[in-house]
Amino acid sequence: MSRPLVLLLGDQLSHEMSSLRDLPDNAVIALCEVTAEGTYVPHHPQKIALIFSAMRHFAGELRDRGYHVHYSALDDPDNTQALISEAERLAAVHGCDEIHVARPGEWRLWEAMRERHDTPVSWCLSEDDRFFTTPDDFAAWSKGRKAPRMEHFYRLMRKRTGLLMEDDQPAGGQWNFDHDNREPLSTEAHPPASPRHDHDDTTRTVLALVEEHFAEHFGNLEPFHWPVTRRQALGDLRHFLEHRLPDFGRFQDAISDADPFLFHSRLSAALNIGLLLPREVCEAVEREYLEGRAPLNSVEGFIRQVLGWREYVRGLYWTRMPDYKHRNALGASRGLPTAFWSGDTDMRCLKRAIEMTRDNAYAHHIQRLMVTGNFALLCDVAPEALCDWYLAVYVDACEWVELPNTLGMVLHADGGLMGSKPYCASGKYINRMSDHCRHCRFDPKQVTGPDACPFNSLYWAFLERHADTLSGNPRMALIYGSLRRMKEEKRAAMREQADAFLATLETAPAYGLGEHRAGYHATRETTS
Ligand code: FAD
Ligand code: DLZ
Ligand code: SF4
Repeated sequence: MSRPLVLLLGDQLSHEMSSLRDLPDNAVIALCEVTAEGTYVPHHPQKIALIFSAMRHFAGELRDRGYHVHYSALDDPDNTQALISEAERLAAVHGCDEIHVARPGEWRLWEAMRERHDTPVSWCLSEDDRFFTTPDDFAAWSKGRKAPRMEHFYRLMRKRTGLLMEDDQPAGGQWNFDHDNREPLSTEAHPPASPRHDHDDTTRTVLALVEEHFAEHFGNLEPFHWPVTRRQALGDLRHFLEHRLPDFGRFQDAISDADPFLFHSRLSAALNIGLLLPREVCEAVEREYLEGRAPLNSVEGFIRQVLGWREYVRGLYWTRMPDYKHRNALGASRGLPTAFWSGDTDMRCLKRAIEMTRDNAYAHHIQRLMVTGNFALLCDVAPEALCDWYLAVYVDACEWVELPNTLGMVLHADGGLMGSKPYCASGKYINRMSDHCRHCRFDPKQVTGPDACPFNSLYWAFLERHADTLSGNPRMALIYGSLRRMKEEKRAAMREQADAFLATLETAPAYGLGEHRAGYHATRETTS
């Protein structure tokens, strides 16, 4: 009789996983901590601790439910330290003839597993149906569309799921309440403290293990307050519904010099690793609107992120890989600024986004898009260099969601699949949406001169440099009109200012990850 080994990955920690359905009594479930997954990019220590602690807790839950579980701990002497070899070793140890696994979250693993089809033990891949859609669904929807747009996909998803629908019409008569969701932080806004979780023995052991093995990675391991069990994640969801959701919408785009989380949910990591399911989260958020506890602009804004953007990026990823990863529509080739690892810059907004990332393995969407992302876009940072960084430093990072956001939304390197125009902006935007500029040595109103905000000249120089590719875009017509109306003298001064800035910008070689390490070693020395 055949005996399956079910390989459960570190981001598949849900009892609802397709790979756990209809298991025969003799099945063995394997969870494997391996060095290769912790180091293929230098993941933030909090992210590694989250995954290991959540894996250990989930293994315990499976055992309590009577399953036969094999847990390979990182420091087990016979651990082969890579997922595929470890699963094959365990299959041999337990006499299993098949390895079952649900679609992983990254192409590199999916491809490697598919290549193992004619080995003595056969690999059987199933669909991961925790999402609202499958890659096949998305392929069917996008087939024949020259310019697929998230907004069209999202409306279809609303109709299909019935979320925020009144008969066949959108609740409140509109699909999108974005125009209500652009307020900077005001004095009347009081973001609540984030939930904290006590560390049990399992988490304490994992924190010590991560400190021992991954101490040289960029980022502070503690304080560590990410939820590591479903119970804790449900607690964080309740906290969000009660204390943050009502103001989530209006302050969705605001940035604060002091508070990294504001009214954001902090639920992305729990969603991505399986502690929460997107459907239950969207339904809980919709209930807050239906029962009168949260306004529609907040509820719709949140549901659009999860039902719209999250599903859309996953669809793009699986239907466009592996070519997607090599797209570089703007021909960007600069290495990653070393300040991304050290935080060593006078640009206050950039410094704070990097420091918050170092301290919490988190920065909210607008910081990722309009501060670090915008800066990298304006400096022509190479997609691979920037994508490696985003994949490494955020607690929620997994390639299916990170890559389209970074390569597509931030760098416009996919030629417009993620957004019809680049999200480039000058210091004026950051000044409007944040209080950073008040603490900055630069002046957001000046474009040239020693005190001018670097974003300003970089912005105009970027537009000039990429005019051939971007000026024909109807959504850029206004801004290119302004550029054309400027006197050549002014344009030359801005160009010079930007060139001088870029000439002294310290960067790591575009594709040499090893070179970045000097930067984050330095960070740890100065912060510990
Ligand atoms: P909230 O602001 O509370 O949003 C609610 C939920 O919506 C999030 O938890 C998330 O699940 C979803 N969501 C929001 N925006 C997006 C988006 N653009 N794409 C997909 N889902 C979204 N998100 C990740 O989960 N993993 C990543 O690796 C990741 N990398 C990113 C890289 C860049 C350059 C950018 C611009 C965005 C990235 N995002 C990523 C999307 C977004 O920034 C994070 O999901 C969000 O900041 C997580 O914080 P939160 O849970 O408090 O989100
Ligand atoms: C991110 C991560 C890390 C750091 N470590 C492990 C691990 O040791 N074992 C494991 O199964 N998964 C880990 N993960 C998550 C995987 O990288 C993730 O499952 C893949 O990227 C595919 O989604
Ligand atoms: Fe950032 Fe420019 Fe404002 Fe300084 S002045 S915080 S660099 S936007």
